[in-house]
Amino acid sequence: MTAVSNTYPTAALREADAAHHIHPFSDTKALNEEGSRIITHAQGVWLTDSDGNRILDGMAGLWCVQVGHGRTEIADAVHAQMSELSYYNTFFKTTHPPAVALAERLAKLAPPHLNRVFFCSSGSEANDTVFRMVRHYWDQMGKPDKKVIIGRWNGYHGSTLAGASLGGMKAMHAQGGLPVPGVHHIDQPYWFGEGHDMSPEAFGLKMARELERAIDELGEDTVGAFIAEPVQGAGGVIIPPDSYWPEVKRILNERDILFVADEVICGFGRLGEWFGSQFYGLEPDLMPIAKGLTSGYLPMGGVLVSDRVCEGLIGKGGDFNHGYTYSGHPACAAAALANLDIIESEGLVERVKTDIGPYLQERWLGLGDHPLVGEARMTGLMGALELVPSKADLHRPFKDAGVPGLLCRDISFEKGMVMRAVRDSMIISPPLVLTHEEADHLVATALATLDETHRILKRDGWLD
Ligand code: PXG
Repeated sequence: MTAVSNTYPTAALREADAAHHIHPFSDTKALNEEGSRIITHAQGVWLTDSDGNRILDGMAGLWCVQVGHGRTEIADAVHAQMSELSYYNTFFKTTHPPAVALAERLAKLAPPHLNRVFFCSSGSEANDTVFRMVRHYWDQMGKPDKKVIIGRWNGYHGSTLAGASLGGMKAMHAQGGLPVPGVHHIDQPYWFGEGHDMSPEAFGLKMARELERAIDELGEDTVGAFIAEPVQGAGGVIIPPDSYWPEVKRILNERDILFVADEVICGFGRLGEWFGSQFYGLEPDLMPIAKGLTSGYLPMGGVLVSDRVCEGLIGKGGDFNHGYTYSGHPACAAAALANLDIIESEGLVERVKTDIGPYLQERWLGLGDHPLVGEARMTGLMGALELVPSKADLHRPFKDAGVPGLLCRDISFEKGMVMRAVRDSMIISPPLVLTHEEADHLVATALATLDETHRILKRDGWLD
C-alpha cells in the first residue's frame, strides 16, 4: 500500500503546485509568488508540514475532522469496503448494504421526525439538493408559486450555484452574477458587529422579525423555505442571541414555510448535541449534512428529510429527477459508519457538552481580557475572538478591515497553530478529541499570537 508521500524537497513541491494547481478561495497569482504551505502528515489534532513542523489543527481541517486525524479504524473500514464493493450506484432500483446501514443509522440519530436521507458528496451538493427538493415539494403540493428561498446575509451554504446563491457572501455573489433568481436575503443576528446599540435580547428579536417582515412583504404564497445555520460558521462563528431562535420558531410555526437547518458545521457534535437543531430545539423540515459525517476522511454529504416533506416528495409517487453518481458511495458510507462508531464509542458528543467544551470555553473566554480583543465567544467547540483597535471604543472596526486578521492568522501558523481569520475575527473549531492538555496549549498559543499581533499593530500605528 502506498500514499503520495513527500519524496520531494519542499521547494520542488511548491514549484509544481504553483505551476499546476488552482487553489479554492485564493488569489492564486499572489499565492504562487509566496508558495503554499505543504502538509504531509496528521495524527490526532496535530498536523506536520513538509519541513517537519508540528502544527495544532485548531480548525479540525475545515470544521470537519471531529474524531481527529489518522484514525486507522476508518482507513480499515474503507479498505474492507473497497475490497468487497468499491462502487455501485443507488439509481435504477438498486442499493447496497453500506448505504442502507448509514441511512438507517442517521434516521436514528436525527430528531424523531427526520427518517429519510438523500445522499451526495458535499455540503454544497446537499444545498443544491435542498433547493430542488423545496421547489419540487411545493409543486407536488399544488403550490408551484412557493419558489422563493430566504437566506441570510453572511450565511454560508456552499460554493455551487445554489449553495453560493442561498449563502449571503457578497464577494461570492459579485463573481458571476449571483444569486440565481428566487433567493432573498435578510440580515444576520450578529450582535457584536451590527447590533451593539441594542441589548443582545432586543437585537435577537429584531433580527428574527426580519424574517417575518420578509415573508409578509414577499407574500407567504411565494415563499417556499427559510435556510439558516444554527450557528454561522464561515461567517465568523456568529452565535445568535438567546432570543433569536425561539422567535424564528414562532414565526415559522405561524406560517406554511419549510425550515432548512444547515447542519454542515453544527452537526455531529460540534455544539455538544448530535445536531445544532437539538441544541436550539429547532424542528427543521430539511437538514443538509456533510463534513463531520465522515470527519472528512472521504467526501460525503446528505439531506435528512422530514416525514412532512416526504409526504409531498415521495408520498404522491412519481420520479424526483435528481441524483449524483456518488449518491451513497459505498466506501464513503463505510467511512461515515466507522466515524459514527468512534463518535459514539468515545462519547464525543457528550464530551463536548460536559467536558472539553466547558473546559475550553472557560479558557477561551479569558482571552477577552487581551487589549486586542473586543469580544471572545464560544459555544460547543466553535469560538471566535473579535480583534479591535481600541478597548475604549469596543465595536469600532479596524479602518483597513481584514488586514489585522490575516496578520494574526500568519503569526498563529508560525507559532504552530491553525486559527482561521474571518475579517478580523479569529476562529477556532478544533477536533472533538482535543485533550485538556492540548486545549491549554491552544489557548497559550492563541495568547502568544495575540501578543505578537498586538506588538506589530502597535508598532505600525494601527492601534489607538
Ligand atoms: N453549509 C455550511 C454551513 C458550510 O459551512 C457548506 C454548506 C458547503 O460544504 P462543502 O462540503 O461543499 O464545502 C459549508 C462549507 C471556511 C470554509 O473557510 C467553510 C466551508 C467550506 C470551506 C471553507 O470557513 N463550509
